[in-house]
Amino acid sequence: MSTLIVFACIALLLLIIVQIARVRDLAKQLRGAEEVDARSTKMTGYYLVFFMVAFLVLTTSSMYYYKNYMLGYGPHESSSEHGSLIDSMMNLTFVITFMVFVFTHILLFWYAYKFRKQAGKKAQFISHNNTLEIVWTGVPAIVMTFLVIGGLDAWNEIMGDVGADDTYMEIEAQGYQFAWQIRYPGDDGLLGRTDFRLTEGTNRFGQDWTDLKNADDIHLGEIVLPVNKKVRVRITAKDVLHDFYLPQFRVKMDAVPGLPTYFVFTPTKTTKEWRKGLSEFEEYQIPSPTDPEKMYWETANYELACAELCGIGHWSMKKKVTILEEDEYEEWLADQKSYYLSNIRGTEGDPNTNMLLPAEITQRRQEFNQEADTALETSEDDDNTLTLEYVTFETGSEQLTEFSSYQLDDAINFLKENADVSVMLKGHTDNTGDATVSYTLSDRRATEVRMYLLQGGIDAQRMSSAGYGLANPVADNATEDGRQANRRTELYVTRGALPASTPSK
Ligand SMILES: [Cu+2]
Repeated sequence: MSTLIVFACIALLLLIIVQIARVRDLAKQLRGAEEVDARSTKMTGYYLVFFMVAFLVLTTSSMYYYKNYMLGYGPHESSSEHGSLIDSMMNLTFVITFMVFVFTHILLFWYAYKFRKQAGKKAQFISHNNTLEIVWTGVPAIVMTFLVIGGLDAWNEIMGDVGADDTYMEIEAQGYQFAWQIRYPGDDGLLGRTDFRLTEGTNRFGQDWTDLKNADDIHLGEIVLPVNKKVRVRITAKDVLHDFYLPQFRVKMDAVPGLPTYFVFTPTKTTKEWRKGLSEFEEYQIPSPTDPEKMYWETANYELACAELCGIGHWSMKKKVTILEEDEYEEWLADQKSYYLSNIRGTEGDPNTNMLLPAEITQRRQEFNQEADTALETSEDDDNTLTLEYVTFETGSEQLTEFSSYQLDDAINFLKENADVSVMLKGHTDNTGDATVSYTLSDRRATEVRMYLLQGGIDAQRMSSAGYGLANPVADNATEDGRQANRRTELYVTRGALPASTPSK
């Protein structure tokens, strides 16, 4: 039915056109052909001017109406320092091309009106005009030169590397099919050395574990950064070409296998501030696609994407980017676990089993000091004992193992800092040997430790030692773990002089 109506309308329209043509013919016969032509040309001229005004008003107002969809406006304001530079370049180009657009359209339609066919006016034929040629070649060339120079200047500023005395943090972003892995420098603020030949299943970045800067590096599947801090992203690819793209920060750089690239930028808005900005726009005042209880702007996140069609799972390379205040970032960083310490340390692939890492030394010292302080503070005499967990001996001998010195040095420092504290060293064994032999061994071991502290400068009056053999187990001797726990040296700490009789434990 509707098709029929459409056809009927078209037929009627054609009929009207035909009728108008006939009316014109009749008018020509009545008024004379020339007069009718002149009227018609004049009307066409008016229509053209009217069209020009309507066209320019509509294009200008639609540009204004849709401005929030453009880079640099409304919700699309950039969130990085260099981003606004890109946006203002874009704006400048828009302003200039818009002026040219308006100017040429006014000329186009105005000339069509002004130089319409008129009685008594004859057209002038100009085949060539040098001045005109120079003007319309020269003016665009000058404008283009300024735009290109401005663009080059912006390019150099944006694409430059960090300066020698810049303060910045560096992260590594590795693209692979189909996700990103981000490496953070950890506490030392430095990324460790890498070598692609070391890449394997448990070592995706090819980190050289003998470089201790790697020991605290953190691996993560998304980006978290502090606000207002310059970041250098080292961009690598593991398999094919990817592209590191942070649209809201105007960051985009190819991730090329075998050729590390980089991008330096400074985020200027935290995720929170950005969301607050979005809340002012209608497009974000709709229920969130991820959490219908909330508004879209409340759950919106900065995005890391791959901007290279890299394979069938390309879409899944979209990851979250979070920008935090400096203190929130520090807090977040403190919660992150070092990849090396949680996955490599102590395994077969660990080349550092013959040494303690600085981080481990610090951690053990903190633990020791805390335990010692707790032991001192308790009122119960029985709780004044702590185990020197990392002080061990060669089998069947009182010879201290290599790493024992770290904890013994911690004990020395502790005693130097607390001059009123006295200690008693207590040796214990498991039950695998003869009771008498065990007793002698534990006594010799306790004495050995006491000698170490003595040599470290602790007054002999502040220390005593005793062996207890296998008499005081703390765990089940039936298991290896239990026996290991029973073979131990303990430190009894007390303020003031040691008790006359040695404590039983
Ligand atoms: Cu990709």
